[in-house]
Amino acid sequence: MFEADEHQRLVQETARRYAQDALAQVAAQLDREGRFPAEQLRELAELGMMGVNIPEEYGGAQAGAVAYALAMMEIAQGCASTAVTMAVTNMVGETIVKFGTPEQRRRYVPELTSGRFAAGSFGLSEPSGGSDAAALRTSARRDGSGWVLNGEKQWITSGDRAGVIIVWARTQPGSGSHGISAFLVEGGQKGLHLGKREDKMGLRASSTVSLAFEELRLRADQLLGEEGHGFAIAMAALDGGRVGIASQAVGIGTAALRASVKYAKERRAFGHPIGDFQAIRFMLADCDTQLEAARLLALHAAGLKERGRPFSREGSMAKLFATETANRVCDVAVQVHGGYGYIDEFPVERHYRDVRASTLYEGTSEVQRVVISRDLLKDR
Ligand code: COS
Repeated sequence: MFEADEHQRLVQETARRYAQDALAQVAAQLDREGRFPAEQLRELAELGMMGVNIPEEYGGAQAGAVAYALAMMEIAQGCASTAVTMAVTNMVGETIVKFGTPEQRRRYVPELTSGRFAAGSFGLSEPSGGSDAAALRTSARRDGSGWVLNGEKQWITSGDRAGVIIVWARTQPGSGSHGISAFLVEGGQKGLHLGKREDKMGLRASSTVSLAFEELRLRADQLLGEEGHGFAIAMAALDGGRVGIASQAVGIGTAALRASVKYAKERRAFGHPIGDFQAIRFMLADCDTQLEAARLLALHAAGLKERGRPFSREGSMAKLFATETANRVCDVAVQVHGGYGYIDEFPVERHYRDVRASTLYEGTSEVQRVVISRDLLKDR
């Protein structure tokens, strides 16, 4: 069992209170209306949730990676759409802190942590591919001291809301992963065109758009990290992002399990609450056990990250196991609810739709298996 320290517990309890008192009350309505949770994100920023693992000097809570994972598990129980928007914004802020110049950190990070930027976005995937990230086609060509960006991105969380979008582009044609650089594109920049907002199965209150760049001019100070080092920045950002998504999945699964326990106590059949039957009890026991294992994997990876140790393999393990587990748990939750699990009167219908994306974004389960197996088989 994981024991949070006092500071981590404080962050966890703050997130839990907001998730239960505010988010859980509006999540179904936000989902039904497909409404971006702008007000909720501002309130989360006030609570320090848009920069949980970001230094105080940039407006963050400086509470560490473990506290962030704990907070994400709570927020996702309240509203998974809000949680994914928060996850990407935290990832973008942390990436700018890690790879940005002091000037870039000062310019963008306080805007993210304070909520003055509604969100941050991560622009890696393209219409022609997401898993094979090194094959991206968006290009940036030199122009004086700056660059000119052309291309398209797809599946961009909050791409229409973000104050800053990290965009990966090819700066050296034909050099694979070594010819890629990362740029900080500002929301509303000339040459940035918003594509259609995707009509998704779940996470309907989060915004997912495609973006097009047409002769978008970038200043020299919009290059993030060194030229040609962008791919490693993307992979390092995703290592942390995957711990966040593992935590989000644990949160959604936990919400589905809690709803199932409540229903099992209330619903009667054959003269008993259905929770009296071993068939239901064993399903719930398996879900609880698997979610606990997923929680510990996520917290283990977060702990390694916090201590500055390598955690790429453990981050992928956490994401793989937690997202697959949460999908199973939400499936069981629908089964426990019977027909009522299939209609929007009960929250598990939403959890089932929301959790489905978790084995896809920030690297599919198959990509996580690539990362884990490469590490397992490499010569040491
Ligand atoms: N941290 C830092 N650097 C890393 C890294 C990490 N976690 N992983 C890889 N790199 C570096 C490697 O060291 C390598 O550098 P050198 O060539 O100098 O040694 C370089 O990046 C290329 O790595 P690799 O050869 O592993 O790249 P591949 O093209 O084989 O890509 C996968 C591997 C599939 C793992 C990668 O493309 C990936 O993660 N894809 C999924 C992307 C994703 O999650 N997209 C979702 C976006 S958000 S919805």
